[in-house]
Amino acid sequence: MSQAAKQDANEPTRTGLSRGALKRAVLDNLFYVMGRFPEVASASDRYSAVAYTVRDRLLERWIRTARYYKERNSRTVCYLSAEYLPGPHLLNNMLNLGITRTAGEVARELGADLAEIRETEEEPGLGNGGLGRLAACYMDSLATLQIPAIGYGIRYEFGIFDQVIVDGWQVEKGDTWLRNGNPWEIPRPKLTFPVGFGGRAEHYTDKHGVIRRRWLPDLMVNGVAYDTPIMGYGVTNGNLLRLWKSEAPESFNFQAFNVGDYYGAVHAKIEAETLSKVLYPNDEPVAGKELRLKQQYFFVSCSLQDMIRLQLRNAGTLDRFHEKYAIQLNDTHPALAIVELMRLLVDEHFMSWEQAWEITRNSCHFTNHTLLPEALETWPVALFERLLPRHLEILYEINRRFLDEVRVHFLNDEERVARMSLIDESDGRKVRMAHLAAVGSRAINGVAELHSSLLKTTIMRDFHDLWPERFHNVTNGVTPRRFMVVSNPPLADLISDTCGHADWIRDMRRLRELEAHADDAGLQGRWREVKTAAKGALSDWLGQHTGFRPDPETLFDVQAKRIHEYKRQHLNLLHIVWLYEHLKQNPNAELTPRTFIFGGKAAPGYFMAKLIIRLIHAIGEVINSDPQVNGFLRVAFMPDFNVKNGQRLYPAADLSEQISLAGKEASGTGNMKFAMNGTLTIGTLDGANIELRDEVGHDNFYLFGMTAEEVQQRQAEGYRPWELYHGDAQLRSAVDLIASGLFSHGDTELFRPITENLIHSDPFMVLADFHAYQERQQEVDRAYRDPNHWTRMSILNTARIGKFSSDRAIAEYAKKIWQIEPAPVELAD
Ligand code: H53
Repeated sequence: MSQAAKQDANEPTRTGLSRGALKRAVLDNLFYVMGRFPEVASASDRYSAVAYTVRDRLLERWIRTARYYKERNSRTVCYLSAEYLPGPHLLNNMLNLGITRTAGEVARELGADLAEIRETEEEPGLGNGGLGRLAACYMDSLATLQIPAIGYGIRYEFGIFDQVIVDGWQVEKGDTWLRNGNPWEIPRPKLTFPVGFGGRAEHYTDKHGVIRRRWLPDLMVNGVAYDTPIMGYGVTNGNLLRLWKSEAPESFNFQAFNVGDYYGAVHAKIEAETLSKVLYPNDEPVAGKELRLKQQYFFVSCSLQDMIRLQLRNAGTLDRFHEKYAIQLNDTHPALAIVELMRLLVDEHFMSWEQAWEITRNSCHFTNHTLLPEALETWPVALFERLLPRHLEILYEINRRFLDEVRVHFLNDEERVARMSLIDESDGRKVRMAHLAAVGSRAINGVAELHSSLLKTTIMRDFHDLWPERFHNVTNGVTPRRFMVVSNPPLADLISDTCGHADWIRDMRRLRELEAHADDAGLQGRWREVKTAAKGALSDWLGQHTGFRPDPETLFDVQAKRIHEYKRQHLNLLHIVWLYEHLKQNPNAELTPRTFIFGGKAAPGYFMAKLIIRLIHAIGEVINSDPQVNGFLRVAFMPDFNVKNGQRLYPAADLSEQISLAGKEASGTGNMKFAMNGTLTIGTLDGANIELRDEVGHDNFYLFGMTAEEVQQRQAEGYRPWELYHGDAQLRSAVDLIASGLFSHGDTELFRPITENLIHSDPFMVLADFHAYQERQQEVDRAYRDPNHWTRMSILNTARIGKFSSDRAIAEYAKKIWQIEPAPVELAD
């Protein structure tokens, strides 16, 4: 027996990482878990067998970590987020275990193909866009940086809808990600917490004669924990994503059953289970939706009860709760944690108000992700009171004490008091969730430098006046594991080859070592080969899924993100229409052949966004079938943009469109994912674009458009888009061409809401930035014709992207915000 074979034979089948052990384990799982033998196994069976094999290997490390953290009673980050978009787990977990290559070989030996297995995986679409994906990147980095952390959220049965395109329109299809089971989660039926709703609050006298207040809810729901291990890269640490599923209490309405009210009993059960049924498919809150408020309270309450359980088990008292936990509120969605923690400490654990407030305010930290007024969450007081009567009392008391503090700081300034109050009295009474989050948190941060500074001068200005020391910036970051190594292995290999190491995967600043080779003809050639191959793969995918296969020789110009007017997909479209006209009128114009590729979902109730999707298709249909322009111009739409499809796009893009109106995009993270894959950016001075441009070098970034300050000024002066429309012939003819019905089979009504809106109101100043955008695009056009120069810029984008690793962001949170140290777990021999 060879040495390797001997070693294989000695390795435990359940956890061993060698080829032999893996192979045996896959076959065992196919047989014993899936009940299949190889000849009859479906792709889904093969996927599950491999996934269970990988999971078994994670569990050992994961459980070891849990034990280690428990023994040390480690300070722990609790990331509270209503959304997580982790993407497919399998390849990422293989990477973290260091078994990607071996697993590929094993799959081949078993007659399966890792690529096919990978395609089979359904991703958990438990989020809408940037905010949910950021939470997933942060979970990845927390584990990699060996920081003890639990991500708490909701296990939605139906995540973000699947987008299909029918006749150019978005049609939403239910997401059934759990249909074939989920090998990555471990249900914890015993880990269940009761959560109340409704009812009333009352006084009572406790056994010591003290008069207290308590809540008597009239509906109880249980939250059951489902755990997913989140492993670090190249380390043994594994953290925990704990998602709550709602269930009716076991004893659900027996009384109703007994009196024959079968329907009533079943109804109560359904109502309880509805809570975690579906994710709201909006990137911003839907005003007044009762179920959403219930979802928020549900997951926050379960999570806090869980933290309290752990702390009582470990320390026997809650006095040092804030030393044990750093709670991070991902936007205002979990801001009820502040009120709920107060209720749990005061009403259920009999702590004094003062001590409870001290603990609460020292436990919580708040990240704001938007300045858009329509995205700032408020809840009608009446709804709040009906669902959470005791919480409203507590909120009023927090507010009373807070406003006293404001009055002491700012004498005789009742206007300020009204502005800062947790209750907005101006238009029906509403609870302001951002104010609650600010009042109850030790630290408040924005997600890019511009955003954090605008936060201090706009929506949080009064709070900054009062507590300047609480404000921070932590610029977002994304994980290089998923967005480089997993999604673009040939690029990762080329980088490792060039640098002579793979350490950049954990220390992204080391990508700088590429800089020295940016002019190297050999590297440039290989760099282009990698990009062209990725473009070919994307083309094939698009061909299969949309019937249109873009030519990989053309420049791939990509805008992929949620469809929203502030992100200005219609600015991109106006430019395409202008190019089209230009080409029609100047058939010999010298142009770089380009394929414009769009991707993104629209909120189902967002009419304009859905119409923009329709317009993308309409323009594509006309342009793509016009032989006169086809050598130069094509338009494609990638349906169902999600993490998995994003992974196909980022490696294949030559140009990334980050063209939001300055001051509107808090950070953006797609900008980072493209740039790390060697994609150049055309963008405004918005969100993290500004920092990205500073990092990659101004010469390697196509900047255009007004600054946030200019935008404010222009708006203050009175913005009149119709003057721009009448004053610029090119702009006018592009808008008019859309209005003419050319792209809508003569229908002049279909796109009128877009064209009229642009001419008469244009809230996101598309017309004001059009000219600058068009000019910059011409520069792109010219630059792409010089492959060596373009490739140099592309290499420099990757080389200088290190700052935007989520590892850097998490290290900043750990130091500035949470004051937490790594707790490295060692693997026992
Ligand atoms: O959060 C991202 C930012 C991005 C911002 C996004 C976001 C949502 O996805 C949903 C709600 C919300 O308020 C903000 O739009 O700019 O990059 C992560 O911070």
